[in-house]
Amino acid sequence: MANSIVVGPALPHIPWEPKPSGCQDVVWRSERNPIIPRDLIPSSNSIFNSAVVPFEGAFAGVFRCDDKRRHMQIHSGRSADGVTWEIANDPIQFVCDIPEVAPFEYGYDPRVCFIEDRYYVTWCNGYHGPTIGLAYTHDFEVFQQLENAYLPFNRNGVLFPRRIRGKYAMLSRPSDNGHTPFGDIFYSESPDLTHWGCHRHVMGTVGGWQSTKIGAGPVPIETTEGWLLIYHGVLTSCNGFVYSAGAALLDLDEPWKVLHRTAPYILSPQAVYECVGDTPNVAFPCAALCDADTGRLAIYYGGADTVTCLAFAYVDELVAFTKANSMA
Ligand code: BMA
Repeated sequence: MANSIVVGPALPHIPWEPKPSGCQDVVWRSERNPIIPRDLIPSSNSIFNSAVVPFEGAFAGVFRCDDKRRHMQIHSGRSADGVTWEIANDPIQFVCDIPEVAPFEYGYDPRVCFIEDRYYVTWCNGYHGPTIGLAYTHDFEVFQQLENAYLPFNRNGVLFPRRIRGKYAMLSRPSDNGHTPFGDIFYSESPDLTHWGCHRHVMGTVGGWQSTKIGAGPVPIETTEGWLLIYHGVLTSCNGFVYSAGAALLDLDEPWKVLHRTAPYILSPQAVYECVGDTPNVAFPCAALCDADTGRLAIYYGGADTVTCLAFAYVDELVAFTKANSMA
């Protein structure tokens, strides 16, 4: 697919597998799934809900590795091809000049976003309950931790890859201290990545697969049709939560305005590695690599809170699908 609607750099070397013939879906799974097994490193119980970015002609990432004590940690990793990863056996030791923020309680569900000249990491950070931790790195070796973005309780903090209206911008999901049975996506902006305000409601729960709570997934992708947001939605079944993914298009200048939003899911836990694991029935996207020249998209998601998986789509097809199947 040439002349894609994506605004961004060409990334011809992202992982890619063509759509299987006969596939009716807008998103399809990698035949190599799960690409990261739960025990890739000796310390890990599970490696999932992780974020990757292009880095120095290859790829780097920040990975959720719950250890064998079942403590939630985040680790850095590198890959030549985006599929086979080397992950540090030890968690990231953040450099932090703020004594109140520095003690590490727990960290999970990282996102990584390149803005201007560095890679920012956001994650769910334990500080008297979950909130959004923030750090930056230039090299995936030294990570400088900044102030937490919000008061507890909050999860799924996802930065936009450029300033909007002159400000840094973030989506997040205010929540509670437990396995939150509610949750809408909000937008906030900041002049300096420390002070966050001008909070706006973006979207809430609606029936079916997104009826209990929703949360932003990968860093939004800029297109000529709006910001393409892949997000997770949760249904409460008689066997517990079911985590699926959908897509939305947000206004480029005022991203709290939802232009379109999929009524059907685009990915739901159906493969065995999504249905069976430490938490069954979870497909949880946290990152996407996009080649602007072709619109090819590689989506990284956690399977069953246990392994890391890859799925593929064409942005142009996904945007057309979002419009054609929109509830907004
Ligand atoms: C959420 C987060 C995710 C996890 C999901 C399903 O609240 O903790 O990390 O994938 O639950 O257990």
